[in-house]
Amino acid sequence: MAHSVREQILIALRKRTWYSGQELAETLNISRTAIWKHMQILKEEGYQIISNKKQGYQLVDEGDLLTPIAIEQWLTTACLGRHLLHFEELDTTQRIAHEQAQQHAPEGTLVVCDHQTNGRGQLGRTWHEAKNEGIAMSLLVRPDVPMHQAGQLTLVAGIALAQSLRTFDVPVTIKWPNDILINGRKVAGILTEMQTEADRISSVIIGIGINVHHEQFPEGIKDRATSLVRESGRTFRRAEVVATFLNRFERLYTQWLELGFGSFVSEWETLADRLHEQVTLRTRQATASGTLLGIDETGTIRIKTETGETRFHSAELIYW
Ligand code: BTX
Repeated sequence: MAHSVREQILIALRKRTWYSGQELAETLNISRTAIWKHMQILKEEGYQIISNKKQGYQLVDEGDLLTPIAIEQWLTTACLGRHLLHFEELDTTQRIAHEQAQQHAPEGTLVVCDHQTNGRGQLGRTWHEAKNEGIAMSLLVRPDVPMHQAGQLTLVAGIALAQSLRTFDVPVTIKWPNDILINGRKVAGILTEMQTEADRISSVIIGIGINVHHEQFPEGIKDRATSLVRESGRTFRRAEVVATFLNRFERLYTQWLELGFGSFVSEWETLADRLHEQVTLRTRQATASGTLLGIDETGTIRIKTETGETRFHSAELIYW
């Protein structure tokens, strides 16, 4: 990714405590006045930069930005997130990611925004976002697999998200198929949408919403939603959370392409919420109750009902 002047300034400032204006100007081959102007803009964007005549500039704090340069510093991926589009405000990151897919954007393109005003959930439901509080992102991938396997990406992304959030010491679990919970409340959701072309997948857009800083939620979801900060009491940088997920997901995505979903079953089960407990499932036709046994090598949920083991490809676990 080619870096803008401001990105180059940040990269330089991260390397040393102090950087003189003269040195920066020479390194970047621009005037000291131009450096000064870029510093003003960076400060307006939220970077805390101090300066004095003798030593020059110091980057004190990067704030909690979701900009490409903020995310990139934590990224170790080869592909995912390497083409990154950041918006301050959007209706939904899914729409932009779908447009990107149609415009032949590269695999791994990521759309993120600070304020999503019309976030989508499954089945026409909505996803609530508060400005600068959470993460709304959509990732574009182009897996060369049969169409019926695309839904497994929700589960693979769920495993990657749960594992990456656990590296921040947050005790998350997965509620099949697409919710990430902490202490029984939803902290993140995943929405996977597919574009097809003549019976094959042309792209899959994996949309992820994560509640990070929220202290409160609107009526209607306040009893079932939570945030990383609320549950852990620690601070988070959203950019680090995004990159940690992408780093993990890239590995698991490759594993899924090479070995198939069967290789994830036991890992999914170690992360599953209410495993071996009594659950109720709702399908289009009916509801069923039983003990949650796990999932099979296609990602289908397995429960033990009075009549024996039953598998559901498409259903919803009723919690609330
Ligand atoms: P879902 O249909 O499983 O969950 C949506 C339901 O979850 C809502 O009906 C509501 O009850 C509850 N809910 C809504 N907002 C929140 C929230 N912030 N925290 C907890 N519970 C909530 C889940 O769908 C998939 C959500 C994907 C969202 C991402 S954000 C980036 C991308 N862009 C976009 O428009 N959607 C995805």
